[in-house]
Amino acid sequence: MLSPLLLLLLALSLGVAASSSPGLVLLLADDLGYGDTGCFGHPSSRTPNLDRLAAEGRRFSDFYSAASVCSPSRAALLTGRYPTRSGVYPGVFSPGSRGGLPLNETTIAELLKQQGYVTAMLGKWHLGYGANGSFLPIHQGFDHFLGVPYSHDQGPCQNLTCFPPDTRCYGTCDQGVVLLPLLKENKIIQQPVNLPNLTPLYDHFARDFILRATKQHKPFFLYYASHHTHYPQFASADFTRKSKRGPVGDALMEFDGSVGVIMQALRDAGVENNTLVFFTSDNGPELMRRSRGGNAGLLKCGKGTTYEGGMREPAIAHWPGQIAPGVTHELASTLDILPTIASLLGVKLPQVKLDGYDIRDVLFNNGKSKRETMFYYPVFPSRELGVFAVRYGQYKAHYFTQGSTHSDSTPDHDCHWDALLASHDPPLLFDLEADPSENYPLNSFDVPNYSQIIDAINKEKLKFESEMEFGESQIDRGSDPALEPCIDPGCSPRPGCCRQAY
Ligand code: CSN
Ligand code: MG
Repeated sequence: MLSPLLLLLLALSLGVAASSSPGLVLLLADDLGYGDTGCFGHPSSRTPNLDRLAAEGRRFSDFYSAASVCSPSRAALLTGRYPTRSGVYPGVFSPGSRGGLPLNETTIAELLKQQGYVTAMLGKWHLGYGANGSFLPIHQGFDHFLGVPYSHDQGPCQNLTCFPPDTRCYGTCDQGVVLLPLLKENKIIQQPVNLPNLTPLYDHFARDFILRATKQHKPFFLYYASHHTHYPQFASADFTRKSKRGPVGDALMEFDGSVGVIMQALRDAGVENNTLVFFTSDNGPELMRRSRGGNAGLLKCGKGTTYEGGMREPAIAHWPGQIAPGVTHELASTLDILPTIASLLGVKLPQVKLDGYDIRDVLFNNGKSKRETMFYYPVFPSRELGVFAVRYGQYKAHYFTQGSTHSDSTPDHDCHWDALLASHDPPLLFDLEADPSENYPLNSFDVPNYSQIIDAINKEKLKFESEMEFGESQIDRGSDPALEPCIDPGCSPRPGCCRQAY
């Protein structure tokens, strides 16, 4: 017979054992460019909390998203697989999309839930809504969800198209679809969502989630996918007109404020030294919004393209006592996060083809990355054309180039929508270490081993493509207005009646 005291001790030790699994916080900005944060060199952004994470943690100079727009990028982040495999292509999900991230894909949240983690997601999902919300985060391993199902310009945008109202925003929002809803788990709690109040709501949820989990001695995973700095920018009263960079600067400052709130919550809960915090962005900046878009820094072009500005992202890993401060120039990707977390916890990997590597050596030993390549698919990937570009070590070869509306309006014409698809044989070759801006294509006069480099990259491309199986496209399943989220499902006429006064 165990005495009550022994039972108590046993329970306590189990609790301690469980809570010694590290906390995990994944911070994802939306359309934030390589050059947008202070710690990545922006001269007028105010990002003191991200800058502190960078100073105390490891900043990545060569970190990649697996797509240049949102939905496929997020699919890759959560599954460790190129989105061509999971079917999250072409483009992004819309409010009435029939498809979503297939439920049989294993997400980071599902992996962690199996390990006893409590899991929560805040912010923008954009991996499908589906009939009765069947594709929402709570069906992909998240115990809790507070957020919106897709981008906040994929609806009539209320009066926020130009917020503050006397500033230009360089664009419009989608009309003819429902107002953007706010969801709690799978219930619509506001329609339209009150955007200026949203970040304070998230901050409150995040703090509460971290404090509650630690009090219950449960390891936690928080995925905070901020709406900032996606167009059209907004901010709460505390941040409006507070930055030196106008509305996009205010939005970024509000996101940075959330980072501060979350870090303070970790300290208050006493778990900062037992928590891995990882920050990155889903894709490059939307340069078509001119000064209201983000900034790719010294990288070429932005969102929607396979140039560096489209897919190379700011990234920081923070874990006091485990990750030594510094900068790494090793190659890494959002694809690597799932395998790295799995190996950190000693969890078996999902039994599917993964595209990520365990980068613990880069994080904890300032070591080498197992990743030698990065493959760049366009927004409309096809088996016929295959990957548009390949990074191999310091070199990058472009087999195809194409501009994008998302990157319109910069002085560089290569970025624009009317820079039509062009094929390159031999591929355009750049040395990203000598020329990170992809300004000067190399030839055999520039590099003596030019043809060996091209051969080696061709070989990597062939091998990769021979192992790439395209999943059935989830986005080509199209959309049905009846599937758009509606707070009053039986109402008419839609979409206008899907609205609740508050
Ligand atoms: S994204 O931005 O969702 O952050 O990639 O809000 O590609 O057609 C992209 N698109 C609306 C968007 C449409 C977005 C598209
Ligand atoms: Mg985005």
